[in-house]
Formats: sequence, structure tokens, C-alpha cells
Amino acid sequence: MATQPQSAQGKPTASYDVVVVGAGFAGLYMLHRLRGLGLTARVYEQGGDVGGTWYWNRYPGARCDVESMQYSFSFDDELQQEWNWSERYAPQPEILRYANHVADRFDLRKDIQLDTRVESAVFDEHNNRWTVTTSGGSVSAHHVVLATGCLSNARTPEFRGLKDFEGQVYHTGHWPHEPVDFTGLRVGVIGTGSSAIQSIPVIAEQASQVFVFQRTANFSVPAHNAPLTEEERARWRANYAELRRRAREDMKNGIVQEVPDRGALDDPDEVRRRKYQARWTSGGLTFMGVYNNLALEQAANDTAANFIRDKIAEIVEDPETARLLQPNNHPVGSKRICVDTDYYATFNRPNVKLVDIRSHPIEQILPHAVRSGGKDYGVDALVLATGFDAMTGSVAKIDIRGRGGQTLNDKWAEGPRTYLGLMSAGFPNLFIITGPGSPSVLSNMIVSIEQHVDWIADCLAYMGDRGVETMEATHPAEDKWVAHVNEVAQGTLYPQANSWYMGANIPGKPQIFMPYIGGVGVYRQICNDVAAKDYEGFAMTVAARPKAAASS
Ligand code: NA7
Repeated sequence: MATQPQSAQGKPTASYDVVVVGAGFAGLYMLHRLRGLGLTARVYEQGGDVGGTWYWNRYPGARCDVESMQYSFSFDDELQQEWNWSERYAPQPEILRYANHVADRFDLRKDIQLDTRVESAVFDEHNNRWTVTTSGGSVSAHHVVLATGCLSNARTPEFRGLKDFEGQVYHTGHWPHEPVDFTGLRVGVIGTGSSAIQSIPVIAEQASQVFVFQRTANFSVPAHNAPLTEEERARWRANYAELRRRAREDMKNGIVQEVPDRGALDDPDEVRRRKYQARWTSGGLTFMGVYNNLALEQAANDTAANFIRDKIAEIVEDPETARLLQPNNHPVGSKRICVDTDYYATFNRPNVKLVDIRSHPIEQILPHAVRSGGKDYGVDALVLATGFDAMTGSVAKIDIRGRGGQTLNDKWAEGPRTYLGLMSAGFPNLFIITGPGSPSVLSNMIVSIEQHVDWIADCLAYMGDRGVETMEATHPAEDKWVAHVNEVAQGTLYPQANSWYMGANIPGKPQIFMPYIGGVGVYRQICNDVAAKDYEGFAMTVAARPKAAASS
């Protein structure tokens, strides 16, 4: 039970075993596991409801780029047997309904406090507890789990004149909850990442005119989304045990797929084209899984990139627009490949125009126009599809202070440093779910979330059993892990792109490849081995009076 000490202003008014920050998929499952361990927990969520990124990202056409039958929890068989995904790629409202269903089904809401921002978390070395201050007051916790999400901190670039724009301004990552109707309006969309690529075809059906302001052309493959049939759902459900195991042990991103046994240059041109075409026809993220060296060798990667560039030239009727849409400054896959429905074909519509802001950057936003290359593009509404301060942005917004009063922001000033992406040295009992240094955004997020939550829950059980008061990453283990994460990334083509994986989209953010690229299966094994070796690389202190006798 949570104790309720006397309330005093500025002093903790309640005490929990664990405070969880965020009620997205990570926070929901974490709470469920904590309940199972008999721990007291409080989840703080700044949104008005559960769902995390799916609560905020409500832009037209928003859907997951991982197939629904795989982008779903596996921890409860009844849940996965009973939930009916309607489409191959679930639309945002359905994923949000699923998050709500999980919250209700496991009776999670009573420990979740909505509309509450966590402002700070300060570790007290005298009593080994965290004081967590929210917009609603302070509480004390033995452990803090950051389930803050990797893509939660929407970013608005500082365009000159933006504040003077007289129409509505929307951000894809912070979309209004009321329906937005673009009928008859001239809309400017800035950005051509995944959110733009999903929303532009839908906006173009409503708006009278769409101007797409593109700085960097992106690779996109068709989703070929369709309703799921009862047979398809049944096939997954009958084989879930095996399919979920394969996802967890996958050498790449936690999506069930065949493991290719050859490289792109091992096949003659014609065979290679046929294989790419087969993936293009079936659609989705597994396009990059045709060969085993697309992320490793430039010449191999070029074959896939050329295939997509040829497709763009085939689909887009105006040759100059097609040329501009063909990505030419990064290897395919080094930025997350996008999955679309009619994105390239949308540029054949008479009401859609691509504006090249790489050659002619946006000079200014005027009250009713966007000015680029000395030309004014008249718009009534602006959609900023300009992305996120990814992976670290939401953590950085919280004033987190560990041993010696060191702030996490100071410690991470040159880039995030973690051991396994789970903990950062100097910050005892502070866990991060899908943090930098773990596969996170390079993977099927639900697979990675479940793995981290289970690892953290097991770790808390271990600590409880042995009366361990504090656990924290050691500096040598962290240094070694950071070096390993970098070394693995440097062996790939990923660092060649100015991507948000590198922090390159945020001016001044240190450029370090943040996710771990070694694959979810390998990573899981490393984490399991660390735990099996009594949490090798972590330092522990034992309470003066252990809560329970140590078990072997
Ligand atoms: P992304 O992928 O970060 O895309 C943001 C887009 O906005 C991208 O095209 C950027 O161009 C563009 N951008 C950002 N800042 C500017 C400025 N200042 N001027 C012009 N254009 C700009 O975010 P998304 O929301 O689309 O997708 C994020 C992830 O969510 C995605 O990978 C999926 O995993 C789901 P740039 O490439 O930086 O030149």
C-alpha cells in the first residue's frame, strides 16, 4: 500500500515503490507488471488520456507502419486472441481504442493520473529515494521508470514570421482532438517524413490546393493496406506462440520475416529486380529485408535505392517533380523508410505541388503565404510535419537530478550515455524504457517495450528478494556499452544520413547514433545474460535491514 504521510507544501504527499512517467504502451504494461509484483505504483501522464504517441498523433492518415497483428501486446494470450484488428495496418483511432481497452481490461486507470506533467525527479542520497514533482505536487518513490516514449516531443522549427501567420497552424505530432476540415482551403505542408507522407494524400483529397515544402526527399514503399480477413486473423492467432517468439528473437527489428541468406550483389540484375518487385507488391517495411547487406554496403544499398527511384519515375507523371521526389542524399533505410498509401501518385493531382526548399529554403511565413525562392505560395492553413526531438527530447524536459545533484541533461550534454539503454550511471533506481542505446525506434516498438518492461520487472523482483536498496549502471559498463553501440552503428550505412536517429534534425543537438542497431534478438540475449550474471555491470547497495531473506 502507498503510505500517505502528512501533507506539507513542497514535501512529498504520498510514497510509492515506483513512479512511472507516461501512460503509453510502455507505461501501461509497466504498471500491469508492477501490480503483479505487489508493488505500489503511480503513473503520471501529461495527456488527457492513455495511449502516448497514439493520443497525440491524430493527423489525417495516421497509422502504424508495423502490421497490426504484430504491433500489439503478446503478454496476455486472451488479449491477443480476442482483439479484432480491422486492417493490415491499424489506423490511429483503432490503436488508441486498443490502448484504452488494455487500460480497462487490466483495470489500470485507478493508478494513472492524467493531465499531469512530471516536472522534476530528484534523488535523495540520504534515504535513497526519488522526489518526483508534478504539476499537481510532489511524491516520493523508491524507483522511477521513464516510459516517456521516443517520438513524443513534437518539434516546431523557428520559421521567421510563423507567429504572424493568420490561418490555422497544425503540427502532425500534436494534432487537435476535434476534426479538422480542409475542404476548400489552400494548405501548406512543411516536411516530407513519415507523418507528411501519410497525411498528404488524405489532405489532398479535401483541400483545394496543397503545397508540399520538401527539404529532403524520402524513400517510401507502398503499404498495400487492406481490411484483415477473419482467416488472416485466425492464422496469426493459431500460430501466435511461435510467431511472437520469432519476433522476439529476430536478428533485425522484431518483425516476423524471412532471414535472407544472400547479399544484393549475389543475384543477377533480373533476379534482384524480381525480388524487389515482389516486396514492393506485397508492401511494407520488410522491403529492406530482401537482402542481408542493404544496411551495410553502399553498392548493395544502391540497387534497392535505384529500384525505388525508378518506381517514383514510373508513378509520377511530371519528370521534374519525379526528379525532386527521388531521394539522392542518403542510403535507403538510413532514415526510417516510409510506408505509404498513394503518396507518389498524389503528385499527379492537379491540386498538389511540390516546392523544393532544399534549393530555395523557406525565407519567411507571411500572414497568408509561405515565401521560398522569392515566390509566395498562398496558403490558408499550415501543417508542420516537422518531426520530433526524438529519443531524448521528452526525458530532457524533466529536470532529473541524480547523485551529487548532477542533472541528466548535463550528463547527456554531449549525447545520451546509458548502459543497455536501460539506466544511466549516477542515477540509481531510474529506469528508461526503450531508451537511447537500445533497439527502440529501429524495432517493432511493442516487442522492445515488452522486453524492457519484463527486464525491469524482473530486476525489481530481484532487488526486492535480496533487499537491494539501490541499483545503478557502473561507469565502466556504460562506457563499454556506449562504445559498442557506436561501433555497431559505424559498421553500417546509417550514420551517413542526417537523421533524427543521429539527432541531426535538432539544431545544436549532439550528433550521435542513438539506437542500438545490433538487432532485437542479439540485444535481448545480452540483457538476459547481464541479468543471469547477477546484473553484471550494475552496482548495488543492500538495505541495512533486508526486506526479505536473500534467495539463491
Ligand atoms: P521526421 O521523419 O523527422 O520528418 C520531419 C520532416 O520535416 C522531414 O522531412 C524534415 O526535413 C522536415 N523538416 C524539419 N525541420 C525542417 C525545417 N526547419 N525546414 C524544412 N523542413 C523541415 O518526422 P515524422 O513525424 O514524419 O516521422 C517521425 C517518425 O514517426 C517516423 O520515422 C516513424 O517512425 C513514425 P529533413 O529530412 O530534416 O531535411
